[in-house]
Amino acid sequence: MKWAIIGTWRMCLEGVQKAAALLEKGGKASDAVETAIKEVEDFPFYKSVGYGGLPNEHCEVELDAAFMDGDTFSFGAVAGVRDIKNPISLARRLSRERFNIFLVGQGAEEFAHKNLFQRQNMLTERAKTMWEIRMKKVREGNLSPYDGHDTVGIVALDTLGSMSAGTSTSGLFMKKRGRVGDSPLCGAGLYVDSDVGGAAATGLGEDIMKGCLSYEVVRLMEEGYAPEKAASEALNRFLKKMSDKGRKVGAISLICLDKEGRWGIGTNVEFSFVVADEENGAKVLLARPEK
Ligand code: SD4
Repeated sequence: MKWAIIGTWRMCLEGVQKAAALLEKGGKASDAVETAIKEVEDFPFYKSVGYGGLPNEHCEVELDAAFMDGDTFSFGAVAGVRDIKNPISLARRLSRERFNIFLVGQGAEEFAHKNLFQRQNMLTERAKTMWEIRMKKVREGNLSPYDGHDTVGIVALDTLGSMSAGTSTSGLFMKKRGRVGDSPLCGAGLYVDSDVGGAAATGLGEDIMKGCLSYEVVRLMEEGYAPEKAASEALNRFLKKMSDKGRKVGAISLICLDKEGRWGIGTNVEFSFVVADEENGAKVLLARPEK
């Protein structure tokens, strides 16, 4: 059977390349997702994920991550977790539990320590400097504190037809302590069903979660929408609904992959993403909003 993988933003290129090599050899989608995301988490210059992630308003790095297995519907997530090297691995570990699958803050950290997850100070000097510069500009009143944030979201299909999805992010730059976005929320930041396909989101979590957008994309694929249409349709319906209610919507980008390995994108901003399959090595593509 075919394998395929898709991820949000240029930052996942190296991770997708690593994961693609694994899928090529018959590796599992679940391992591919974790491998790709760990690569992004570990790279200090990808500034909104893992090590080197963007700090909250107190200059603390609080991370969110989630993992879902599309065969079993196992789901695990962490939010507001500090100083754990790989939040995605912690989320995947939690997905194996029957209860307590989504842990936040101190509880997530305690679970990580008990299960011997590697600790690491996730605040880099570079992130601290960025925070200081931004704080100065925000105080001067000429910059929004929340601009400049991204999530790595990955959906993978392996040669046995299994699918998995994962997300990892530091969330909004200068967010309130304890703020959680869509990324660790099942159905909002990610969703996957191996019988249908999977999806992941990036953008303003406060809006994405209101539309349960990853679930919506998968639901539309289940209804028969091709992936090329499903992601844009889910986004357009949501944008229409919000506009009918007189609500503003922030940046939203959605990726999806179906069980045949076909992919799709929906976005209301310029958005880079990465795809790979058995015919094409990992490549970065650019999507623009529909007119
Ligand atoms: C969040 N959705 O925490 C994430 C941030 C993000 O592009 O993906 N920004 O709301």
